[in-house]
Amino acid sequence: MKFLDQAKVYLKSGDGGPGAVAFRREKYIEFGGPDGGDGGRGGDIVIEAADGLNTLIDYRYKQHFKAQRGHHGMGGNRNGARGEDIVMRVPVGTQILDENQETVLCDLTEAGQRRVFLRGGDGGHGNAHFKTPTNRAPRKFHPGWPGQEQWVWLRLKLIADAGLLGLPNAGKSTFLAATTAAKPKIADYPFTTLAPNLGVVRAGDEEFVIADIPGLIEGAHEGHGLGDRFLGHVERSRILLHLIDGTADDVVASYRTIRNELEAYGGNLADKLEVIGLNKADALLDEEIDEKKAALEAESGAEVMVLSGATGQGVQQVLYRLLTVIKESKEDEPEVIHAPATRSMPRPPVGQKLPDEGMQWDDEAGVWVGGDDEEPLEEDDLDDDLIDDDADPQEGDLEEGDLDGEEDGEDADDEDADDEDGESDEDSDGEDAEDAEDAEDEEKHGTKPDVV
Ligand SMILES: Nc1nc2c(ncn2[C@@H]2O[C@H](COP(=O)(O)OP(=O)(O)OP(=O)(O)O)[C@@H](O)[C@H]2O)c(=O)[nH]1
Ligand SMILES: [Mg+2]
Repeated sequence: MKFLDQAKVYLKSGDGGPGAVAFRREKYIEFGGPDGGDGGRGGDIVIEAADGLNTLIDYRYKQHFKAQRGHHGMGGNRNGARGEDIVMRVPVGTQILDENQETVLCDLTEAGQRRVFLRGGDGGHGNAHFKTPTNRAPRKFHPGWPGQEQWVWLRLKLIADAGLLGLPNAGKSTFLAATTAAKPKIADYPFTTLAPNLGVVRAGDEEFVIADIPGLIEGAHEGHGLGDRFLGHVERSRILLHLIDGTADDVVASYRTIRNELEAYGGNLADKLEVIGLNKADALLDEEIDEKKAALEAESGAEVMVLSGATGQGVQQVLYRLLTVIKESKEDEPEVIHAPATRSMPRPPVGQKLPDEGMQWDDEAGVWVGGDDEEPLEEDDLDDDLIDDDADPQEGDLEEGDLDGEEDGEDADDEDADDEDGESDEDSDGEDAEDAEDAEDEEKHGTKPDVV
């Protein structure tokens, strides 16, 4: 199946159905009165993260999604039925962005997560609702409230525990094929891989997901090669495996090229933990390996692992290293994938994991500070960071609370408005009450459709 990681779609929730105008007329029954029912609510647009989907390709072929409108009310006080919802199934890791691709409106990171993205419009009242002591036979009804509509971008950011990075031909796909059941295309020309591949590594009882993305070249952040378009797919991984082709003349330059692109990409990528692998060791002499390993270690300041994806040499050690870090990171921070992409972490030296909780890497001094006997200030700093990171769901809650607050506020306003009416217009009758009601509706729903 073709891989597609972004798509622009038009979403519209259903309009509310109109209320009915009807009167009860029955032989031998006098005073029938109005009995037009209310219209039904329009269908919602619901977004659901589905397991087993890896691409947004479905949204290339169908781009407009309109939920059903609510059914109209009927005589005999029958209310209209609700419009049917549209449930959009997207892969886990999909974000919904506004039309300008700037604001993330919704982020689905767990399988089964559901969000009502656009709520259907409420149905309008039928004439039974407008019956007042002074108007016993109203012919008034409400046409229903419109649904919401919006163009949005769907963007998939795969959720993998480890991300594979490197220049083209570094042997990333070979490594993925050797360690997982994935069958990526492998060839000795650059840009064999054109879209990300995922694979599951099974190590004993444990397993983790690894992502292979297309190779990066110098200037990728300016669009060279395939650009840095696919880097987003490793944004949420816990660790990066940076593979360097050992047969290249200048391995240090290869290393630096990728690091520069990570810095240029921004976000938290350059700060991520990184395991450096000197690949294709089978094609190298022992002296070459020693020399290149030493050069890379001097450049990066971290241990460099030697491996060969083709023969399997050193691969187990690399997997073990990745697994240890991923497990520790999951214990420390189970929610890492919920963090916003721009979250900044204290930067440890590449290839090393964070020591005890509460410790921070001091870039200038080049040491870990804090820990058990740290000064309180630093611990506070770190706590703040953590609180910020976790704040997302809480913010959501807050918003809901805010909304309630607003509604309360509106109610209070409405009462005021009623009072004013009473003072200014002494012989206020049912009409005024109706108007006040309309005003209330209008405030709740925002816009006011024409009432017939
Ligand atoms: N000798 C040797 N060759 C390798 C090894 N790993 C990969 N290769 C070869 O290197 C070439 C590129 O390998 P790929 O796995 O396609 O490299 P890639 O990093 O996925 O490349 P792109 O997808 O183009 O970015 C192929 O011809 C592989 O056979 C290795 O460990 N040893
Ligand atoms: Mg490849």
